Amino acid sequence: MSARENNAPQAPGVPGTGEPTIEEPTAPRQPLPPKPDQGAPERVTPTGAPTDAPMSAMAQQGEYLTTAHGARLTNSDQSLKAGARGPVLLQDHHFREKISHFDHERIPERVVHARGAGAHGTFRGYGSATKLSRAGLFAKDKETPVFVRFSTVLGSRGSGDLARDTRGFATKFYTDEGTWDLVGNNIPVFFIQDAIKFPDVIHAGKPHPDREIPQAQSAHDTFWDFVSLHTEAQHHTIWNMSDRGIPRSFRTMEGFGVHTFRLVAADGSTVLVKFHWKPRLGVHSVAWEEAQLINGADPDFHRRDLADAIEAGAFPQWELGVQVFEDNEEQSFQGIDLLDPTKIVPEELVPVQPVGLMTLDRNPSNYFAETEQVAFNPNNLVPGIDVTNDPLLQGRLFSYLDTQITRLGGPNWNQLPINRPHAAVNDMLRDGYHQSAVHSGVAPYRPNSLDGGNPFETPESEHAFVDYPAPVAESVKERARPQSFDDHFSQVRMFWLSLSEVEREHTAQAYAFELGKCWDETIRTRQLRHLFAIDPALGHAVAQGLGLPDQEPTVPPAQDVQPSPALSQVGSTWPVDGRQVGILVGPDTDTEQLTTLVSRINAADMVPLVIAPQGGEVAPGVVAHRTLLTARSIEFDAVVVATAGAPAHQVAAGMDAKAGAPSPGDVDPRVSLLVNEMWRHAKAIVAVGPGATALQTLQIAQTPGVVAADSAEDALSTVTELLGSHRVWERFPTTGMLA
Ligand code: HDD
Repeated sequence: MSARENNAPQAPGVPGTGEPTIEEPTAPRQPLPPKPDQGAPERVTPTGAPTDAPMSAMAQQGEYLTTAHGARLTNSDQSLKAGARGPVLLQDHHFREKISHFDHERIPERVVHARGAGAHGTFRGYGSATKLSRAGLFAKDKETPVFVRFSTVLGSRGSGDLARDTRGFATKFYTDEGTWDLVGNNIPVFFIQDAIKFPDVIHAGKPHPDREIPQAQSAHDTFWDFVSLHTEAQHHTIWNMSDRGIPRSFRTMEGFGVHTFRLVAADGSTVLVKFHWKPRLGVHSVAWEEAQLINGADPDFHRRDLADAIEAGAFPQWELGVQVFEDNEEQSFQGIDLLDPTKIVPEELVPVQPVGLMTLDRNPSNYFAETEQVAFNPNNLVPGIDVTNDPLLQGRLFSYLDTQITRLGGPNWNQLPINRPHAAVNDMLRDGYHQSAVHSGVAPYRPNSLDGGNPFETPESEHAFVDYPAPVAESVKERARPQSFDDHFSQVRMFWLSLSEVEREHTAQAYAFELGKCWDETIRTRQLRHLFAIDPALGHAVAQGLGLPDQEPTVPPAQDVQPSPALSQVGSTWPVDGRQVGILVGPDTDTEQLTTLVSRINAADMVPLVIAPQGGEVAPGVVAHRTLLTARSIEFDAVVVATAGAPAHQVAAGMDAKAGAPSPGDVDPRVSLLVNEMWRHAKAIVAVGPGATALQTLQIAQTPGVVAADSAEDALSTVTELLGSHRVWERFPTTGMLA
């Protein structure tokens, strides 16, 4: 299916078959074929063996409705009553089964990362990491199935996608040697250094306990109370306040393993690594006003974007890369403690080396069975990948296993289809709620002499996981933080100094917005002191925004901090695949030009979306994808204006143009809203034909990133060029105060 077809309004009919819908089907017919972009989890038995047996989850595929135990039913619409108007009988087994099952359809949402979207795909190793790790998935051209779930952290399952928040980026690799879960985020550092503080930071970030307000936001007192009382949280927080907190798409996010992990090679040698996911489309964000509009106009913006891209064949891709460090006793690099999850190592000092490519090419068939029931667990390690003593990671090794017991209702959640390993499972874990394996054998203990001694322990040479015998320093038990975790400001300043001027302005505005919704002045002032410690210009800008006086910094701003240019999103150009280009049309649009434009945009792997005053065909073979009623600027990365956009009454009166100087009132208010929003959000605006008049009338024609093109071809090349660098920030001269 082409990108354009994907966005075309759905013709009535049986999805995916081209058959017309039978108004009220009365007899069984052939089951629907699965949609081409979807697929159920790989078929493996609860013990991990491949199987061709149909999944019982093939619902709505059989001909006749049955009960849960398979008896066919004649009537599922009326309950069994004593006479048509009589009371319902307790005997109604079908009623009780149907209602009781429904009553228990919901499971607890995740305590964090409740809202998410997932996709299936494949990871292909480049072979470049085989010297570092004996994990089979890194072998050259080895393909490993994966399932990825992206998420926000704080909001509940039904919250909006564009909250200013961290995004989860969790990947399950179904390797031949067991499942490996890389449970990361789109931000490379974390709020706290020790997992024992996790309930504290989450209690502070979640809505206030009295009124459960605000939902999915960090702009409130408890969040800033925690953050301002924990200087270690300043680094993660500045990433959230930067544009990284409001991504354009899951497809345009980096991912990070955050912690330092250990790779173990076949010869037993080890290195320490930090994992990075690099998106092929580059890192992009939306503007803050746009984020707020999206949460109202299309709260499913990110999950829709992911599913649509996959359905249209624009498969998202990320390269997995590692920064490699010597595994020495210090476990530090140039004074950066590698066990401190609030620190990064700049890529300019230790480059990210690519080790494989992940492509997401299949949408889930069922949200609940796959995206909701998937359970990630940093304990899921494979031979060749091991953990370090990072105290945040060590705590996570307990928490994820534990949480699933409540969330998924018992200890057998690994047997759910989406969680089943693709490697054969031969454990001695038995029974428990929801046990779906039928274990044979009488001796689930070892050693035994009754089941032939099976199962035996595996020699290391046969792909066994061996805990790396890392030396443990002779020490005393203590609840203490290492001194090497003490510097909480230098890297925050490094991040700040690495941003371009426009990114700094966005970050300062985000602090001013968030602290503007924090009502306790002690908390605001405390946080302001930290901002002065990061950079006096930042502190001053935010203080001004809040109407508060400048503050003494918590600590003097760090000296000799070198910026890391890799941390800025601005300044590079990127592929434009999958970008959505709106085309505004009206009765004055040149239909030939429109047809050419649509086909050229499609051919350039972007998505043309025609926006017309009303639905239906607007040119031969071109239908309106959106109307002025259903379109909102947030959907489009760029817009081509192919109409003067005269208001309906002028068009109806056959007026060519109003006498006198054009005024904004000469453009339909819906067109002007759309174009003005695109302009405010620094998006590319290109006019063809009569579109130039609209831009003149709206008085934006002479501004950067607003171009009148001569032809459809010219329009396409201008859009492509402008979209390559994502946004036209030059449109807004910066004040210079944050430079
Ligand atoms: Fe966590 C879920 C990422 C620290 C405890 N976490 C969860 C998910 C992601 C992360 C992406 C969602 C997985 C999914 O889609 O199902 N968490 C991180 C990162 C961290 C981190 C990158 C720090 C580097 N987490 C962290 C700590 C703890 C937890 C320190 C507890 C001590 N996280 C959980 C959890 C969740 C979870 C409560 C909720 C649902 C789940 O695990 O399966 O156990």
